[in-house]
Amino acid sequence: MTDARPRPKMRTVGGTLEAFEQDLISNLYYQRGTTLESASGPDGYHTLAVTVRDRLVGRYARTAAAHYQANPRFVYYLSAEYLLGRQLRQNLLYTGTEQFVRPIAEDLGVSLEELEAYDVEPGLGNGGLGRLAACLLDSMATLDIPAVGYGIRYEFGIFKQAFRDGAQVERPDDWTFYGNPWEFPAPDDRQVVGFYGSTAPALDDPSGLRRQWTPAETVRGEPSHMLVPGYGTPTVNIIRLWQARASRESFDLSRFGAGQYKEAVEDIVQAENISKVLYPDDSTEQGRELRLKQQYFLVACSLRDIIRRYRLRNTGWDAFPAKVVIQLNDTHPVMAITELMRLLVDEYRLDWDLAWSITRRTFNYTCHTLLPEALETWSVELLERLLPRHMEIIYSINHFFLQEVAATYPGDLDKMRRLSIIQEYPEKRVRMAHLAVVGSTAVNGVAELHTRLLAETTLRDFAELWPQKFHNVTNGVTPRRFVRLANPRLSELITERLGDEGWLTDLERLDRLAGAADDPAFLERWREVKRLNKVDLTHQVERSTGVVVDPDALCDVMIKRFHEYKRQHLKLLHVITLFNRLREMPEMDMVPRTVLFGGKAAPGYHAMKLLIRLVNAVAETVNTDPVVSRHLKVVLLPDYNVSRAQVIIPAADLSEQISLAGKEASGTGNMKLALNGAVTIGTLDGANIEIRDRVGAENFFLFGLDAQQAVDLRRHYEPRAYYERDPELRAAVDAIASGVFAKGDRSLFAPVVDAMLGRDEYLALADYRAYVECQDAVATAWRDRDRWTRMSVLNAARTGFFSSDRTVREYCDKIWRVDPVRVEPD
Ligand code: CJB
Repeated sequence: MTDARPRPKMRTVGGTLEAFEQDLISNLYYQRGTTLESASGPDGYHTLAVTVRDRLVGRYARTAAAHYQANPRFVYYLSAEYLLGRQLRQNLLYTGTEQFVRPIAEDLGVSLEELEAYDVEPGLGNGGLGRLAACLLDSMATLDIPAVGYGIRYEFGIFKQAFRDGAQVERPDDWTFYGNPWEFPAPDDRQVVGFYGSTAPALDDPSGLRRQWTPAETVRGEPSHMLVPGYGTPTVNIIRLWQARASRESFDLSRFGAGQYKEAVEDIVQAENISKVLYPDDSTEQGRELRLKQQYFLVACSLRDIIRRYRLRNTGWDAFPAKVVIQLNDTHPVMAITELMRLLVDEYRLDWDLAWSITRRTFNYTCHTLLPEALETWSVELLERLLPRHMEIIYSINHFFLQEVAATYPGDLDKMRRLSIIQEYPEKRVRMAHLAVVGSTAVNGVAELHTRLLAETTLRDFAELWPQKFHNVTNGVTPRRFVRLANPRLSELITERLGDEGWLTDLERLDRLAGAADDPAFLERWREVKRLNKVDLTHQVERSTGVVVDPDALCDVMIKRFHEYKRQHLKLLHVITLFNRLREMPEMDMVPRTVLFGGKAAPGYHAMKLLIRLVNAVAETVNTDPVVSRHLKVVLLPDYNVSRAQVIIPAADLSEQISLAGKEASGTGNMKLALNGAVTIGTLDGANIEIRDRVGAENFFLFGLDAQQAVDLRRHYEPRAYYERDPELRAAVDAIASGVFAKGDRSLFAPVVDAMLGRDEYLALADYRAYVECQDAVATAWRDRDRWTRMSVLNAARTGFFSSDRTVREYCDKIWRVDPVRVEPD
């Protein structure tokens, strides 16, 4: 795919203001059955949403027609998670109707903000992986790539986080309580999926490779889709979400008649549980049967739908890999490889070798982790029970694969054992990442370091066997949501400086801002934008926590899932160090700081839930200390999600990216923050390295061990030695142990201290001194306002590379080999 291609001019499908207003009133009347006089808030929101949505439907219809006509190669993106963010503002922007809404709303005496309060974000994901999926879909549509995203329509999304006595409590996310105006049900495309049961030989197959599966249970998958508009183009793609429904026979009328109400709906409940809830564990495996059911449900429904779509314009199977490319977003949808084999061999009666050749040419796999414990495996016993035919297919795939291995490395049994899709000890399990690599054409990591480490460590044997399979595609983020929508003030300033909005679809144009980094008037305006954004954030902080923070303080932000490898505890040790310093020297001239944390911990991740409690306890102590709180405030903003990210990111001065080197696959918050002018303090981990390469070492606060040093140190690491050697570190750890943050209770946070002084798995104590010194350098830099602002401008100017448009172009060039399809303009 080439970058330089003529783009259709941005058009509005909004029509005129009068027409828009007319449609609003008519939708209020006919869709909600109410009138202006008696409409409620939800009525107003819903009406506005469908009025905007309807302006995308024509584009979607033209997109579908253009795709049908062109019969192109499609990208099918399979992901168990999507974090789409709120839809209203995005779609107002993408349809060009934003301009109408304010005057109309004013006329009607409501504000857009009031209506937006009902715009709930679909929280169908946990963190970075789910948000990446949403960014890639946005970019695919923007680049006119024919693509469909497939996912699960979880009834309850990622839990809502609240704090009780500082501890995280999880509440269900009933995100469709008011209905979801952005969604179209597509009941005609429902699918039926089987589970359990038994297999038998196919009578007419001498090879024994074709068999017949008779499931013991069936579930219906009902699809609906949400529109994924491109920006500055008429292309509107879709994301198709599956919801599990019981087959009609599941309702036991006779039992109901006999008063056995619970038993009568038992089967329904069981079937519908499949899409009931998003699993809230982030990269640790719970090994639950229901989760495997979810995964199979997603891929079985999606593959049937992909085949249905393929057959609309194609016959036979030879062309399948030329028309269909399936991207597996991590291992959650990897069962798709076995399901396609089952469909081709058992149901469409292709011979095994042809089916395998088609399958391998169809799939690609993106790996998002390096943590061995995050690599999914499923017990053979569970698979044999839940998906007996798939287990047989996995054995056959493995058998042929190991023959290949044996031919390449004769007699190397150790190699065979390491490469095998089946892990034998301590129990037999299926390694999903191995299945993914064996069944795919391309495998990619998500940042340069990640890809290199995948090839050197986690997937080393595979990289040696098939070096050409491995690619790097560094992640990216959509500038539409994370700059234009999140930060309208900065966007306006950028557009004014660059002359037009072209940067929104060609983000590397931001490099022209670099010249402005020496223009004092521009720096002043840049600072003013940041300050106003910080004022907005302080309001949000005060509303949700009651803490009053100073918009002129350095806004130091750590927003991400709570995980040990991300090292929120290292940040906390720094905070406690500042606290101790201020207590000891109340007169010291410290740079005022607001340290803002945001993030959820998996409900079963006790160590991180305790850390959340500790963050809140430290915050309480700091914020109520009359001396310390003059210089330092600490806030853990509850319920961090995409919408909150959109408020925090534009206000951030300092971006904390302090994972232990070699652990964070990429990170994407690091990119969003840099693009909004936050300066990074970080380790040489994930995409931090590429950010630093681009913004320049002088505009990045680097500290800590690199990945190799971390591995070397781990071999003989003694955290206690660091504790004993460094008085400030000792004071920080001792403060936690002393109970000062727990009203004198020394036992509450003892496990945090024990983990630090015991094993300190992620070497926080080893990096502590370098980190604190680096933070001192941050404070020094902050005092020089122009120097800081120049760094801020250069961070934004030089991170245009991290647009997900560039990421999608790389996928197109290296992996997908798809071409854009132009859609008839409005
Ligand atoms: N990631 O969010 C998740 N969940 C997982 O289960 C595994 C990985 C994250 O994916 C992001 C997108 O690639 C990465 O930027 C991030 O480093 C990784 O932790």
